[in-house]
Amino acid sequence: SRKVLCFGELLLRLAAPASERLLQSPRLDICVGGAEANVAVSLARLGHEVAMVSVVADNALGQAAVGELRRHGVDTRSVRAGAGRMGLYFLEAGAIQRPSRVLYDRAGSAFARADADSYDWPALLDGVSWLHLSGVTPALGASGAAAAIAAARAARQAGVRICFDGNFRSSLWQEWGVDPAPILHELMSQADVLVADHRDIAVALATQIDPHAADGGLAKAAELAFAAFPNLQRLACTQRQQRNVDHHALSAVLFHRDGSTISTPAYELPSIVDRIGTGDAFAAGLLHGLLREMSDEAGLHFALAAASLKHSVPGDFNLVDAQEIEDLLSGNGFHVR
Ligand code: KDG
Repeated sequence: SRKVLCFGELLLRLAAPASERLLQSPRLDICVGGAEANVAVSLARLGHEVAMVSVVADNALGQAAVGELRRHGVDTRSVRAGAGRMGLYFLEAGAIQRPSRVLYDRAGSAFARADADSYDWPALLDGVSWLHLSGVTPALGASGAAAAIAAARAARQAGVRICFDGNFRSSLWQEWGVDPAPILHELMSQADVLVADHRDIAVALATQIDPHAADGGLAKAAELAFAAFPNLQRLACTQRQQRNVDHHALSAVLFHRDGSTISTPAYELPSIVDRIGTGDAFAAGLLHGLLREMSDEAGLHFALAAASLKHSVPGDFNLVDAQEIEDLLSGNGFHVR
């Protein structure tokens, strides 16, 4: 079986339309997000069998969130309703020199409150080939951290490969008030693939990595990560250069345990529509390459093209299919046939 399991929180995103500020906006556009759910939707759109494990509020908002995932082809049979609310995030898009902003309102969510031992990992992982997790879940509190660690340990024991996206959210860790290092270290120790930048690795290893090196500290991060994490085979991430608030350039790099490094040229992304979920689109693209047994080089290019296309789609989900990504890769992206 080639099934992927994604574990994490479903969030509702409430975005001020166009360039309105949150403090002025009379209406908010709602969509569903959550880093791991975004990966699940991407993978479903790319044609994979993918299931979500989560807990949502036992109300219409929870049902709506689950319905959105199902609509895009994600298996939601392992998403259950529990006590607590839906986590929210408010988004204000930037304009000119004003950067975009995210406000979380998610404390006490049904997912954060769910008991760590309420998941039957051996059963959930049966027949699964990849587990995808991120650094958001362990930042939610003791239950989230314990659940993420239990999932990763069970996966390793069952021979299920693990993809972990660092997704460091300093505001969540600050709110919880614990040292993230031992928790993230434990999770990364189980991972086969890390989607992580210099900061993710520096935090997990409680060290400093100079981001001003020519490569943003990535080679150093990869060297430290391969030395610290015994199961790690690949570390990849996107690199963003901000030319302007709505014009970025995006490239990607992948380090393999065997010492090889692959880096890509950059895509120029002028007139960005929505960049939220870039990392999730990239992680899904990498998993797609691994599931399809592409070479690392082909997989990295696919993942970067997927991440680039995300900038064209409003909302958190990267609603593009494999053909559109292939078209971009073969230079046919701007043709209509
Ligand atoms: O990667 C996109 C996520 O940042 C967004 O969906 C919200 O999951 C989210 C989070 O916790 O930041």
